[in-house]
Amino acid sequence: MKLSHILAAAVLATTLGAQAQTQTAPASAAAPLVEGEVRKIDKEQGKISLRHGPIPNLDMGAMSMVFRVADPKMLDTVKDGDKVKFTADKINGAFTVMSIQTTN
Ligand SMILES: [Cu+2]
Repeated sequence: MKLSHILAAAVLATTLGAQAQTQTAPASAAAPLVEGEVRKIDKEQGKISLRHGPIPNLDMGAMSMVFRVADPKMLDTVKDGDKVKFTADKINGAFTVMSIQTTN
């Protein structure tokens, strides 16, 4: 019982921290930052497989899935297993990573 309360507080603190970071992000970052972990990178196809937390702007819960990337050069900045924060949007019907940064 007490442990669950501690965990809930930790999750809340993490969430608040993420929100604070989003608010101080550059104005160019229109979509909210999402936490994720790189599962697989496909440079030839310009795709990245991510295990991600909730993506409010896409009305999506936490899951693992494949995204396109807005620019294939983004895939040179991350590797399998990296913890990342990224923004995603739906571009021409395809879920697309618009920006990504490691948080290792
Ligand atoms: Cu998803």
